[in-house]
Amino acid sequence: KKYNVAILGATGAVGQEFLNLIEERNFPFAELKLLASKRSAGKKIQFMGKEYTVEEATDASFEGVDIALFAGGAASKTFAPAAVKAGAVVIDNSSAFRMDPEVPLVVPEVNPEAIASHKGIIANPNCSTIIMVMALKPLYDVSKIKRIVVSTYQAVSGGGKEAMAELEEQVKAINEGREVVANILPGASLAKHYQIAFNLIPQIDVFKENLYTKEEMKMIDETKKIMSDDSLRITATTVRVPVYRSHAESVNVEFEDEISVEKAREVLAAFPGVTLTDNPDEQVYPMPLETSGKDDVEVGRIRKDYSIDNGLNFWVCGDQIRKGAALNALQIAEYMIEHDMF
Ligand code: 11C
Repeated sequence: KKYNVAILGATGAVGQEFLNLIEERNFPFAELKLLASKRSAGKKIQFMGKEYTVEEATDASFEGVDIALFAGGAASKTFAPAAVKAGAVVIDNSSAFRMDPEVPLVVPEVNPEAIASHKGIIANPNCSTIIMVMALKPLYDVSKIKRIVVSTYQAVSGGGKEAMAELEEQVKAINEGREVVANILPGASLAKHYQIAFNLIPQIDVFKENLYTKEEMKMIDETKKIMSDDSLRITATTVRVPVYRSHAESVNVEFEDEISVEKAREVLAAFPGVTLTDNPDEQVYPMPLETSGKDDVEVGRIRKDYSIDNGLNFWVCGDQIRKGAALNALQIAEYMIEHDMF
């Protein structure tokens, strides 16, 4: 069986990765509609030997669509109701519906059982959340987790293709002795912008009243929902780094019961979607350059936290545009196809 697929936000970084993955994974599509804002409408995209014209998204765009892949952003909220009404299943990469109790928030390797309760929309978690829970789940299955302290090192791809272009241009400007211009990071709509090249910016998304950023609160709230554990205590610091497309995270976990480093390595190596990259003797550990363009998240630097009982530290890296966004969303669709859920 083949499915009619629409991609909303087809011209952005996540939209383009949807196309790469649909081809790479031989995703069973019949018709394919590429949708975007008015600004990108009319653009031609070559895909699998055929030329597609990007159409301006309207409420009428979703007639006959089985699977609507929403790349993210404000358009999700605008078009999800019409897409659902037209009978499509929306797999949404924006933050608009993630914490809605009616909407499953899914990482297929972690909580696929949540998909069945969907009412037309399934939310794809935030990229840094996905990458972290991929490493937490096999450990949680060995012992309940009490507390998590995470610090992230997030690639500019999280800010979209404009942020990637900004890093590239700033590096060029510095090398050529030109003035460095910052218009996008830490967020295009924010009052101030800072240079990311050769810098770190400890702000991703807007600040909330509690002095955390929205990105930090996403990691806290979404992780609890995905792991179905409101008792989890989590604190997060999220930082933008001058890396193109893989997020890295330093994670400290306190478990209820002791987990040895050997056991942690064993369960992580066996978990689908995770590669164990952990051999300090050979200087082997995950790095964002190595995980870029790859599907698996990589975990390494696993070691005891000797400052508490039952604590482990680890380091996880994953491609932000793949597992952090487009791949996870497509895997949700693949799971539904496999389990006859359309
Ligand atoms: C970043 N995590 O790295 C963000 C991008 O809620 O899906 C994705 C924002 C989201 O900037």
